[in-house]
Formats: sequence, C-alpha cells, structure tokens
Amino acid sequence: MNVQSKPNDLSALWMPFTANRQFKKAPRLFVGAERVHYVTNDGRRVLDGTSGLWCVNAGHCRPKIVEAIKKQAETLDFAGSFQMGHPRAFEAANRLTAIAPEGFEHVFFTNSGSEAVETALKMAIAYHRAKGNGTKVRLIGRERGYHGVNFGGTAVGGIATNRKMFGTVVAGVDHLRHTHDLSRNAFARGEPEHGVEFADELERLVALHDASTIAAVIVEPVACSTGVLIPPKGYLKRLAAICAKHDILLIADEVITAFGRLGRTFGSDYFGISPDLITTAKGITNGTIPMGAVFVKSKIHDAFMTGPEWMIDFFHGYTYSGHPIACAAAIGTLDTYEDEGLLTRATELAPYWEERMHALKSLPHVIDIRNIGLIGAIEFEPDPAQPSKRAYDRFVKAFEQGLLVRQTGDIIALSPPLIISKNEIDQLFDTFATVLKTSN
Ligand code: PXG
Repeated sequence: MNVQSKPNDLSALWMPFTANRQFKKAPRLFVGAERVHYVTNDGRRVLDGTSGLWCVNAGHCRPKIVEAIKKQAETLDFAGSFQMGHPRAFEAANRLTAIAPEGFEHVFFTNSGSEAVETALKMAIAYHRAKGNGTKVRLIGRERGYHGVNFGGTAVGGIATNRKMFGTVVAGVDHLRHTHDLSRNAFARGEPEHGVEFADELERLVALHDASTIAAVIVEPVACSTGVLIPPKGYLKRLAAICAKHDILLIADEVITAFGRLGRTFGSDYFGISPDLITTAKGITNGTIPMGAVFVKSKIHDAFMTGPEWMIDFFHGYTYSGHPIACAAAIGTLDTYEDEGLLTRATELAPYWEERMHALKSLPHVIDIRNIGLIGAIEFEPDPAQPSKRAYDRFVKAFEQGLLVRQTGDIIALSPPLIISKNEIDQLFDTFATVLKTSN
C-alpha cells in the first residue's frame, strides 16, 4: 500500500457534512485502502466498519473493478447518452435488470443517489400526467428519511437538520411518521415486532389530501442515515398495499439496501415487496466511480412511449448519465459480486454479526442495539447538555484505535464490506467494546 505525505493546506476545501473548523484542527486522512482496511496518512491500518459511506460492498481496490476502469478510460473515455449511445451503457443496464426484482425491465442512469431520487420523483409525477392523472403531484416522504440533498430529496427527507436551513424546498410534500419506537422495540433483533400500524398513517394522509393529488410515496426499506431504523414486521407490505389501493407509486430508495447489504440483491426482495421504482447508487460501482440508477417497471416506462417516435420521451437526464467509465465500473463490480457470492453473503454472516452486536448490550450508556443483514446500530443515551457528543467521541476514539464507524446523532452505525471475515468481525467488536468501556 502506497502511503503519501499529508497535504499542508486544508483551508481551500469546504468539506461536505463535516464540522470543518474542528476537522482541520485535527484532520483524519486516508491515503490508501485494500479489502477491508484503510491506511491513514500516518501509516496506520483502520478497519473499515462502514464500507466507506455504505458503498464499498466488495471491499477496497478490487482487481476486476480497477481493471475495468483502466481499460475503459483508455478505450472510450466519454460518450454522451443524449440521442447517441455506447455499448457499455446498454451492457450495464442489461446486467442490472437481469438481477433486479421481478418486473423491473428498465434502468435510467444518474451519477448519485440524490440524482436517482430526483429522477424517480420526476418520473412519478410525469407518469401520472402521461396517464391522464395530472392532478397527482404530491410527494410523501417519511420523518427521519434520507433521500439525498437535492431539492426534491431534501423536501421528502425527514431529518430536521438537513431541511431547516433551506426554506420551503419543494411545495406539495407531506411525511409519514417514522417507525422508531424504543419503548416497545429496544434491543430487537432483525425486524421489530411492534409498529405495523405506522403504515396506516398513509390512509390518514390520503384522507387529508385525497388520493387524486398524491403521486408517490418514497421510503428507504431500512432508514440507514438516520441511524438504522428497521421497519417493523409487516410494515412495508402494508404500506405497499395502501399505495396500490390508491394508485400511488411506491418508490423504494435502495441506495444503501441494494447490492447485498441485507443478504439479497435488493432490499425489496428481502422484505417481499414490489415497489414501482427503485433508486440505487453507491454499491452499484462499489463506490469507485459516481453512479446511480433508477430501476423502472414496464408499466411506467411504457407510459412515456406513446408520443411521436421522433420526440424525446422523457425530458430529463444528466451529461454523465451512463458514463462509459461508470458503466465499466458497474460491470466489473457485478462480476466481482457474482464471482464471490457477495450478494447473498450477508445472510451467512448475519447470525454471527447479530450475536456480536448484541453482546455490547450491557456497556455504558447503550440504550438500544439493532441489526439486520450486515447493518447494525448502537444508540446511546443522549447527554442533554451536549447532544450527539457521546456518539461523536466514540467515533473519534474508535478511529484512533483503528476502527472506522459512522456517527449520526447519538447513534453509531456499522456496515462493513460484505467480504469481511468472522475474525475481522471479532476485531471490529473487540475494538468497539474497548472504546465503549473506556468512554464517558
Ligand atoms: N438515498 C439514500 C437512501 C441514501 O442513503 C442518498 C439517497 C443520496 O445519495 P448520494 O449518492 O447523493 O449521496 C443516500 C446517501 C451516512 C451517509 O453515513 C449516507 C448517505 C450518504 C453519505 C453518508 O449515513 N446516503
């Protein structure tokens, strides 16, 4: 692994979702990575307990992906996808629809999860209009949901800090309540028992707004960014049934749950639901090249294919939709997932993962532990004088001790690469237990 020296000026870069002033006083920098480890600028190996930002599902610097990117860069570096095409985009789309849940026969490429979300929201509104239901324009999200940072995604998102600075974002949006209920579900393993009735909130919103005004509901199968909120048993199926009853499209935001995180290729398969649109990104290229994709059912796609053939059917797209290097990376990623059985590996590891997670139960300030697939979260009793500080301190301490975890509010989330071994899972939890035992 090649270790470079520390850059000496950190001020030019305004870092995203970062406490910039504090970071720049004590920077944490990675200069290399291999499989489940990062290497810091001072030469330390850090176990990646978060797959980067939930994206490096096959582990770091995997040869087939690196090779595919290199080869594509020297063969066809760029070709657009507006009224022109190139083979890699079609190949990637075919490979993706081949592993998609039943009925998803089309893919629309974007460059990120945020763009996949904007695309899906626009598709939903335009679909209803194309079907002659032009009043169906409202979008329903959920409290504590995260759908990226563009205007539509910010509006349907439900994390207060991500919304409050940005005015009214997009009009015509409402939210379901979140499903987090520690009073009934603390320390649940897998899907919690209580809370299927939270799905009935959608009936309340339909009664308020009328189904004739509602285009779509968007939810994450597991709400990860907000601290891993696992849907109560039966919740997603009930929500899907209410959507179908009212001709409201269900958008499953699978930017994190797709590509094996729960032991199935898609979270929708795991939970036995069949949404209308699925948004993805991250694991689609193993985090190597920015890419997102919206998976689209034929009933939606075909509704756009009705005008004159020479007319553009969907007035939407990005310069880099289906970028050749991103498509090559996606193909190399799918090869790696398939060669190594990674899309189902979380199923094998989940019981061991669950045992090791829940063994942290009696450690100081832990008020909940939750897990599903190869995802977990530990929630801490908040210190009312210093919200988020408890989890933040544990994140910094873990990093110093060679473990990368992800902090959000008073919660630490975990989601290691799907190639992690049981031994490495032991190392992860041994390190984190030490951190918890020695923190205030
Ligand atoms: N939808 C979901 C469900 C996501 O998790 C996005 C959309 C936006 O994707 P882009 O590619 O535009 O960032 C996400 C992104 C975290 C964390 O630590 C989560 C995300 C991004 C960065 C950090 O929880 N999720």
